[in-house]
Amino acid sequence: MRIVDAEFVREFIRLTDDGYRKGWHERNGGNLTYRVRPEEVDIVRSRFIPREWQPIGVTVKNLAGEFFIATGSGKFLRNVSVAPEDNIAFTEIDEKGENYRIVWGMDNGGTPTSEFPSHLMNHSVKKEVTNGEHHVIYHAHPPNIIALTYVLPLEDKVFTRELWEMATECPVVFPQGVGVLGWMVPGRGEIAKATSELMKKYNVAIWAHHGMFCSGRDFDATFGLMDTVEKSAEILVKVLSMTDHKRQTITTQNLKDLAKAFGVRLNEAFLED
Ligand code: 2HA
Ligand code: ZN
Repeated sequence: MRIVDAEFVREFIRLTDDGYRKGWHERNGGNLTYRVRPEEVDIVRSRFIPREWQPIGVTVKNLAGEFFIATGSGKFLRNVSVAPEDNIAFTEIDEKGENYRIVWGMDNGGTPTSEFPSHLMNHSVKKEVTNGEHHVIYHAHPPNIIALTYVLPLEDKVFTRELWEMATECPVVFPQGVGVLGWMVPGRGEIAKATSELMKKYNVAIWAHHGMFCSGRDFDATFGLMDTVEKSAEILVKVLSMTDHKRQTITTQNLKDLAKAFGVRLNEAFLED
């Protein structure tokens, strides 16, 4: 089968289009990676032409031998659906979890996303803590969540509570809450490590003055999570634009009632007033 015809590749491409239309991917902003299932690798393996091994920059032992599809460094997500073979890197991780090689894509040269270390460290953590269930890591630049990082304290609890309160579905969609990092240089091992620490607890990590990382089991769940958090942030931006005082809100008791009704366990650390 042609790689671009495989269902998982088509879903990957659709997400980049959806994110672009949302306004989350100006220029080369944002990136997406997918940990390919072994049975999916088998469908397309005959198309692979492996290139030279390259260092990842971090070690991800539990991802040894895995395959990933990634958007390309410096590539515009707008162009992924237009020319997938130029803008996607299908990659293989070596047996030590230290090097990768491109096996398909990047036809006109290039490497996987500049945030490949962050993506792979997040995949590594998520593979472990979800028992292999999570396959997608998505980074975007949604404007409302970024705006909030200028006015809210950069604390997990403050962001989680504010976002939970902005729409009744939010606590159900991200019951663990969200993690927040202060400003850091992107594309490096330090930000990758700090983000992957947050990913041990959360499916959402917010980078101050930059954007957001989301993790999920499939493309729909991961995109839906980004979309829900960003919409909640948009509502909060509207509220804060009108007033610095909420006349009423979703209370701690409301949150507890919601958790009970929907059978979800909300992060206890964020349920104290
Ligand atoms: O350009 O979003 O964080 C890709 C990025 C870097
Ligand atoms: Zn970014």
